[in-house]
Amino acid sequence: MSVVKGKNFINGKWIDSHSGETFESRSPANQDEVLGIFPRSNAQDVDEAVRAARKAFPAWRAVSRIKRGEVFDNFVQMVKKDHEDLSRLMARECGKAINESRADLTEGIHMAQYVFGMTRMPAGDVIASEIAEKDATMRRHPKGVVAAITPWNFPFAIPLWLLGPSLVEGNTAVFKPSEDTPLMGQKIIEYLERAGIPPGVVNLVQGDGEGAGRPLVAHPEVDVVAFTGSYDAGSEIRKVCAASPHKFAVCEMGGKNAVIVFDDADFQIALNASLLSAYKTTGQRCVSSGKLIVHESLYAKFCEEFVKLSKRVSVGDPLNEKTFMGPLINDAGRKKMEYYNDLARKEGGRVLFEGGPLTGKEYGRGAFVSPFVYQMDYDPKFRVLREEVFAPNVAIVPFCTIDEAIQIYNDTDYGLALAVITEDYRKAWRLREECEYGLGYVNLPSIGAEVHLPFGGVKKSGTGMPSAATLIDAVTHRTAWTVNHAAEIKMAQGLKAQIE
Ligand code: UN1
Repeated sequence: MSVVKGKNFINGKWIDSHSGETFESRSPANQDEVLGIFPRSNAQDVDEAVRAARKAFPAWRAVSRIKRGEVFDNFVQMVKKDHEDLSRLMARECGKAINESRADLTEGIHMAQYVFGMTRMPAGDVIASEIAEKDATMRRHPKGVVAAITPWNFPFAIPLWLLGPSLVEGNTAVFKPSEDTPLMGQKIIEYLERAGIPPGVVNLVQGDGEGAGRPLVAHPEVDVVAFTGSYDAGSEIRKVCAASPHKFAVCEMGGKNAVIVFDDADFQIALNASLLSAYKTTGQRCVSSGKLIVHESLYAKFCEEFVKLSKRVSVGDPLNEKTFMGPLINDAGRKKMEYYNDLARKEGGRVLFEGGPLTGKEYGRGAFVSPFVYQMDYDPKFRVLREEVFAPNVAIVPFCTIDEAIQIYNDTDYGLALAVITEDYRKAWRLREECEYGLGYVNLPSIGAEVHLPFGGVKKSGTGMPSAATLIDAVTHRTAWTVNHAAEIKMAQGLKAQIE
């Protein structure tokens, strides 16, 4: 494939950055493979994009909601035709195994279908009044310009989670994809352009967080920042937005998730749920589980069988249908995993499967790793049980009582995803009520949320304003519109115009 010469997309035109500076997108599976060269945007490019979005806002807002949704119907039809090509491109650009890249595309399609369908559904409420002749409606108004800043691990689905609800509700947007997946970002915009989105309604600025993300978040004409990524970047974004009273930040940030396996669990479900939670996307989902909390009665058998499975996980070329785990995104990701593997040892972990960096011919030009699995007794001072690794570093932790299981799960600053494996609905209920999470699963892995569910977490994981379908609450104001049908003013709460 030839190297793509990428551009920014501002006010309906594909253009270079003002500085003329560029950066490359390379395949994580083969760092010698350059997929594209993209503009390294700075504050000037960002300013132009935000101003284009602001200018396009009144006319886009005036288009009927159903017509706005039709852009996404067109988008879906085109993307479906190119599903396989786009999946392969994604596997090459972010290293995700091909079957998972297909699933990411499918998830983005589902989001676009959802927002298209949503436009023919009621979008507000009719509200009764104390006065019979008066009625009120709750109507949603778009907030204005949305900055969508997205990660590399779901380079198709997450931009759709953020752009879909924003645009359909009548906002305009400036989209900054991760600098690790600029090509997938450009593809999304190419399809939206072909689907008929008017100039200025969605704008693309490529670049990194420092050069492009920071001025975008700080821009006074941005009304909402919708971000998915690390806690450090998200908390910085929230601080910047807090200084501008009109600006709203909705951030999805990290997790330290777990699968909890009870003594009555279906053993095969427990194993498969753990396998999927720990190793899909090479442990690089914010909902991946690096903590398997297993009842002591099953512990020895579970450790043995999980390690057997872990040894069979195939690591390699993301385009190979048999690959279960592609590489980590880059060398920094691999170093982070090595740091936490060492920390696990230092904190007393008993290593069961000495995985980690892979070298040799097939692995020479990417950050390939195999799983690293260890036994660890719970102690609140062990950081490796509380911090996010974003790699297949897996602790198997024993517990005796349900109170202990809850304590081990909750002992982290994050609160995103939880999987409970049990046949006993009372145990599941206790966890549902007492664990801190945004996404809870019973007899399922901690991954695999569908787009019509709220996607978000508590504590350091989120802002309490979930993404995907529920982003509608972040990108719209709920307004009240009250109409009097009587021939005189009749007030609620006993108010009168009469002057004594
Ligand atoms: C992420 O974890 O970074 O729930 C996003 C899932 C996917 C989205 C994951 N639908 O696993």
